[in-house]
Amino acid sequence: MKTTAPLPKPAPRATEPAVLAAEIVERLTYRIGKNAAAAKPHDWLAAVINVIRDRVIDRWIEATQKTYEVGGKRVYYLSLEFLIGRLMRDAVSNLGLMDSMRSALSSLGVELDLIRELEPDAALGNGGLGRLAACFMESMATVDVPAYGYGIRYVNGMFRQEIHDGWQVELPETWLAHGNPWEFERREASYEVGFGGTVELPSADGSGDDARAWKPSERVIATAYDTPVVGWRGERVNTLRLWTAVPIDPILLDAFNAGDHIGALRESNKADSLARVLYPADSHIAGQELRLRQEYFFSSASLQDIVRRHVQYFGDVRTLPEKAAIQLNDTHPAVAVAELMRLLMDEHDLTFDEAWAVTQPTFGYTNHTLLPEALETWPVPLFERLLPRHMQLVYAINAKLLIQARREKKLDDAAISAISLIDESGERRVRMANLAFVGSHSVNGVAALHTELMKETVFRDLHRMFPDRINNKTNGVTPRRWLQQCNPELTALIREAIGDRFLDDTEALADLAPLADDAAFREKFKAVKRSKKAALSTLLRERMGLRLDPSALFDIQIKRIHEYKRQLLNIVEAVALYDQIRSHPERDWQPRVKLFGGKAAPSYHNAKLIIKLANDVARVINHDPAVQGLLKVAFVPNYNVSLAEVMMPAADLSEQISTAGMEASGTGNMKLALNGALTIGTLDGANIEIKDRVGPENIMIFGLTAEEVAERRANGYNPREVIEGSRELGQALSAIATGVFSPDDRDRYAELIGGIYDHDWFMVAADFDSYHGAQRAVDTLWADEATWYGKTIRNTAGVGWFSSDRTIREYARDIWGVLP
Ligand code: 26Q
Repeated sequence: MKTTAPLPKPAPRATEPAVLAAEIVERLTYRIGKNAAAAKPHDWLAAVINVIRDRVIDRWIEATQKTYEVGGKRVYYLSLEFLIGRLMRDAVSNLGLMDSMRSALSSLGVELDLIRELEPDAALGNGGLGRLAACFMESMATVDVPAYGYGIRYVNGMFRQEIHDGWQVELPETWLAHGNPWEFERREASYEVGFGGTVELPSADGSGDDARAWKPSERVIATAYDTPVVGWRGERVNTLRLWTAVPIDPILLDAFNAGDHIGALRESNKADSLARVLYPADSHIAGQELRLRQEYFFSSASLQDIVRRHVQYFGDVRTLPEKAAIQLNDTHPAVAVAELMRLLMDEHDLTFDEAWAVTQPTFGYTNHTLLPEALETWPVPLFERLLPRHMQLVYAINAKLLIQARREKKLDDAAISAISLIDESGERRVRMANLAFVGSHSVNGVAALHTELMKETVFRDLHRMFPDRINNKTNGVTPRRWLQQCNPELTALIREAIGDRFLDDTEALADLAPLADDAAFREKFKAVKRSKKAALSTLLRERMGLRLDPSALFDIQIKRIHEYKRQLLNIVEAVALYDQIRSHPERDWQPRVKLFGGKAAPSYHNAKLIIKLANDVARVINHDPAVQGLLKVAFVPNYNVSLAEVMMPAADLSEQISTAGMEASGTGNMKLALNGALTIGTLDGANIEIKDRVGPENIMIFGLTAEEVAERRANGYNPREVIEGSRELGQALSAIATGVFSPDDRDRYAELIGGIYDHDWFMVAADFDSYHGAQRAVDTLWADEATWYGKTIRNTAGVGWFSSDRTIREYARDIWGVLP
C-alpha cells in the first residue's frame, strides 16, 4: 500500500543502561510472564532479545520504506544455505549497544556472556558457501545495498557431530526447540508451488487466454518467515526470508471422515518433508528427488515473491532487470532461470524472446567449485516427471543456444556437446551449471585462480562463446563477526594503536604494519593471543577433558573434512614429527598443539575414516610420555560457527593445505589471518591473494602449483617412486597402514593409505617433503618471538582487503548495478 501522508515515526529509543534494564524487566514480566527472582537464564535471554528486536524493527521499517520511496533497485540473494550462527551478539554489537547492555544486565545480576551462550546456532548451511551467504547478508546491510536473502527454513539444520570411540556420529540438531524470537511469520506472503502433472500444448497463436500450460498434480503452499539482518552501526536492516512448506489442505477431510487417517496425512507429510532437513553434503551430489524438490520449492516461492513485488510497485514485468538483480549462490537455485521464464510466459503472457530479454539480464551466477563430482546434474526423466513445464523451457533455451553456436561457427561438434544444457554422454542429464551460465549475464568465480581455472576447465567452451561473461569476485568475510565480536581484546588493542578508522574501513588495518617492528606492541599482541589460547583451552577442558598448554604453538585445521582439503597430509606429517621427536629427543623441539575440527558428509566413507584416524593418532601420541609437553593432537567435536568464533582468535598457525587447483577460495584462511595467525598453505584459492597482500615473507607457502599438479597428473605421476624417495613419509605411511595407531583393527587404514600408494589423486605424497620442510621452518620461526609476532601483526595488517564489504561493493558495481 502506498501512503499519501507521512505516518508518524516511533520516537528513537534510549540506549542508557538504566533504560535498557527497565525494558528488560518489563519484557520479562509482560511477555515472558516471570519476575526477576523466578527467571531462568533462558528467560533473560528471551527478554534481552526482545528488547534488541524492537530497536531493530524501527530501523527495519525505516530502511524498507526508504527503498520503496526512492524506487531503488533491490538485490535478491538466492541460496539453499545461510550459515548465520547466533544473532544476539551480532545485533547488539552492530547497534552499538554492547557496553550499555552489559551494564544493564549486570545491574540486574545477570552476565551477558553467560546468557549469550544459550542462544542456539542457526546452522542452515554446510560450510564455506553457506557462511559466505551469511557474511554477504551482513555486508549488504552495512554498505547500504537493499537486499533480500531467500532460502529454506530447515527444521533440522546441519547435524550435530558427536565422536564415539573416535568415530563421527550424526545427531539431529533442533535449533527451533525453544522457539525463535528473531523471526516473523508472514502468512500474507504465501505462494502455491506445484510439482508433477502435465503440460497442455499452448494454443497455436500463443494467446491462450490465461490458459496456464502446466497442470501440476501436487501442490504445496510456501509461507515466509522473515529475519532482520542488521548492518554495522545499524545503518540498514535487510531481510532474510526463509520459506517453510505447508500442505494446501492440512487434513483432507473426506479421507479423514472415511477413516483413512494415514491417507489424509500423506499430503501433509509430503509438504513437511520439503523444509525438514538440510542436505549435509558439500560434495558427492546425492541425486535425490527430495533435493530437487527443495531447489524448485524455494526458487519458485522466491521468484513469485520477487515478481509480485515488482509488478505491485512498478506495474510492468518488463522492467524487472532495472529494479531487481537476482544472484544464484551456486547452481542450487539454477532452476529459478526456468521458473522466471515460466512465470513471464505462462502468467504474464510474454513471448519466449521477450521473457528471455527479461530473464538473462536479471540473473547472476556464482560458481563455488570445479570438482566434477560436485557439479549438479539431474536425470532428464526425473526432471521431466517433477517439472514437465520447466523441462520444455530448458529444451527451448538449449535450442536457442545451440542454434546460435552453430551459426557463429566458433565451436566444433565436441565443443557444442560440451555447452549443451543436456549431457548426452550416457543417461541423459540436465546440466545445472550450463543452465545457470546461459541464463545469467554474469558468471563469477570466488578467487582469482579459481576464476581463471573456470575459463580453462568446466566452462571452457561456454567461455569461448561468451568471453565477457566470466568475472572474478574474490571472497571476503565480515570483520564485525570475525574480528570485533569474536576478538574484542584484539579489537581494543588495535583501536588503542591506530584509532577507530578500521572499524568502518577494514583496509585501514594497514596502519598496523609499522607496529610489527615495535617490541612493546608485539608484547601486547602476544598477550592478546595468549589470552585467546587460554580461553580455548578452558573450553576444551570443560568440553572434552583436554589439557592444553597455552604457551605451545597452536596449529589449527578447521573446515569440512574432505580428501582435497588434505587433513590426511596434516595427520601423516604429525605422525612423522612424532616419530622424529621419539628418535631425537635431544633436539630443540618446539611444543605444539595440533587441533582439527570439521564435519564429514554422513555418506563420505573416507572423510569419516580420516576423523577416526585423527582420533586414533591423537590417542597414541597424547598417551606417550616420550613426547609429553612437546606434541599434543586433538579432534574437537562439532565444529560450527560458535566454535569457530573461539578457535579463530586462538590459532598461531592456520592450515590451508588443499591440493592446488581444488579449493575455490577458502574463507577460514581469511578469518585466521585477520586474527593474527600465520598461514601454512599451498598456492590455492585465496591463499595466493593472501600471499600477495601480506607479502611472501609473512606466509609459509609450500607444494606444487595448480599448473604443476595438472602436469604431474597428465604425465603419469608415480606416487610409489616418491614414497620410496622419502624415508619420513614411507615410515609414517607404513606405521598407519600396518595398524600402529589401530591395534584393535590393524587393517582399518590399509585401503585409505593404499590409495596414496596407488594413485594419490590428492598429491599427499608429492607434497609431503615440501610440507614437512615448511613445518620445520615454522618451528624455527616460532622459536624467535620477535620475528614470529612481527609476521603475525603483518598478517592482521595485510588482510583488511578480505572484508566482505569490499566483495559486496564489487558485486554491487560490476554485477548488480546498484551503487549505494
Ligand atoms: C548440491 C546438490 C545436492 C546436495 C548438496 C549440494 C551441495 C551443497 C553444498 C554442494 C556444494 C555445497 C557447498 C560448497 C561449498 O561450501 N563450497 C565452498 O564455497 C566457499 C565459498 O565460496 C569457498 O571458499 C570454498 O573454497 C568452497 O569449497
